[in-house]
Amino acid sequence: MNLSVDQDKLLAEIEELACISEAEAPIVTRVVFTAKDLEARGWLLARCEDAGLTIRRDPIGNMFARWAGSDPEAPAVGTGSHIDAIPNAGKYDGVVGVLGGLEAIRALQRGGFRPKRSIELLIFTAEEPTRFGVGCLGSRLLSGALSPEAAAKLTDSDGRNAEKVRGKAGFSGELRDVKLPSDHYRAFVELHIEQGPLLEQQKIPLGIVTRIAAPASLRMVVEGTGGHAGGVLMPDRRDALCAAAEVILAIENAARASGAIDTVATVGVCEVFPGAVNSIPSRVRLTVDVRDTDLARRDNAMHAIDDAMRRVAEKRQVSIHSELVNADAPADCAASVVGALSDACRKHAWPFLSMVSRAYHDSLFMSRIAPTGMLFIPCRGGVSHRPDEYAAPEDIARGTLVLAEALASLSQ
Ligand code: HGY
Ligand code: MN
Ligand code: MN
Repeated sequence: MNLSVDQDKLLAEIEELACISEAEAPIVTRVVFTAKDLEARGWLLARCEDAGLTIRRDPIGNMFARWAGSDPEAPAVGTGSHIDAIPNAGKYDGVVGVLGGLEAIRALQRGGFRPKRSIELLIFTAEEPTRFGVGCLGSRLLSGALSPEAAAKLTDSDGRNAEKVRGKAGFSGELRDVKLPSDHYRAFVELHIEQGPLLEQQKIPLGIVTRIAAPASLRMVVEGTGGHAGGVLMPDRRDALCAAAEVILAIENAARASGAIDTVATVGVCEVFPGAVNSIPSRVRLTVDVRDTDLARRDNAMHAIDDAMRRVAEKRQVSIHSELVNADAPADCAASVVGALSDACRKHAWPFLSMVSRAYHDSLFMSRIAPTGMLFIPCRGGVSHRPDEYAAPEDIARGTLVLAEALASLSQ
């Protein structure tokens, strides 16, 4: 079978999708269930229909575009990713896996391939935690990692209930119907940019993921006593921001002192109240993201953060409360999918690096219900979640071709 990827068409589609954004180009911002997200979904589904795929949307908005195989009852082979984007992001995160997955299917169709098992493109709702605070909302529900009851209680940053928001976005039905059984897919493969520098540094064009790191996130509130910046003398202060600053450095240290390079911790949001130049901060809200490829080490870092919170609260006489948003296990990729991807790379004599994914992906949750693997392509400087995120056309096309070959072998 001689497959070829229509690189020009694929790149043009990536550019077109990037323009469906709440921000001016080259910035991509596309938060779940906003007008731009819905517009992007409509744009994408039209392309899936052009490719003759049958569309299904589930109650949380996960979208499924299926190419029926000759044995339609056999568990399908899934591929896909997400098209939602955090604020001030780039055009490749998630999109390469969705549009690359669509082009892989079209390349197989053009190459005269006929799958035995159906091949299904999945576009997951809310891979990014931006709106509801938890990442991979769609794949968590689909895999059973999040209960419908817990999902229904989620609220967005404006306090709007997730149930109402999804209803307004046109997604109805019971959340309990999102879950798919473990035998629904024979395999799931996700193509994604590496979101790290290793492939570029080692000049290797492809990465085959063996393990996906374990993510955890917290929300933290530090409450002190506010007051006049002139009238309150230093010994009388309970400054919430100074306390938060100590906690933030302790969070950084919990990762740095973990004994392994694989532990990472990030305070991505810091909201100061009242936020006036001449008013002592009385309340600070923080979000904390902690990850490691090793679960025990990740949890040790979380315990160290807990200890630091107590120590600072005592020392500075402030109150510090934290709420666990998620603490997920790492995932090992399936040998059958890793094998299909490696065979496809070897067929073209393309070198590949076996590697860990430090970013989490919908594959982290798909691995709970299907043999799952990921294929990485390089991104310039390892940059992601920024408007200057960039993947070279030939890398995108190469990843798409390897994905197509792997889908062909898995769907036989
Ligand atoms: O944060 C992540 O790892 C993913 O990009 N949402
Ligand atoms: Mn992302
Ligand atoms: Mn992503």
